[in-house]
Amino acid sequence: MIRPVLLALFALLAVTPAANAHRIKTKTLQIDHPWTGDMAEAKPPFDIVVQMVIRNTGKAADVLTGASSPHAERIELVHAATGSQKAVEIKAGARVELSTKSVYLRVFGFNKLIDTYDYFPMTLNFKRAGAVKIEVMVEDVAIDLPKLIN
Ligand SMILES: [Cu+2]
Repeated sequence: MIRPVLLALFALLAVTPAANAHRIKTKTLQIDHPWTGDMAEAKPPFDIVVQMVIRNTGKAADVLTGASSPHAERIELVHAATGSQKAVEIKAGARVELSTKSVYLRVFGFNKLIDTYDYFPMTLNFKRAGAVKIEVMVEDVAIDLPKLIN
């Protein structure tokens, strides 16, 4: 009886997006599944958006002040409604979703085609936690690049 149940469980895990999820942990931060869309049609250099969930597991608020990547000309925090912004605060115990529906990372001048399901390096800069190295996954979904508000 046990075996069919286990097989069914594994089959379920295989199709769950969470199977792709990766997590980066520091003493005070937990960063879940930083990802970007498929690059198949792009010709470098191009712009991409990066989305993720950041949890502050520490006892003090922290602030994401920016990011960089060896493959990017520059990276900005952009709010879908108000445009470029300097920082994102993550209160102690809070969970902030960086997404194209609110604030996300806009990567300008990305200079390398990364295969779907592969990763590329990025560094997030926090006021308290400092520089945090992450790997951004390229998902097999297309993201429409949000229009920039200036
Ligand atoms: Cu992931």
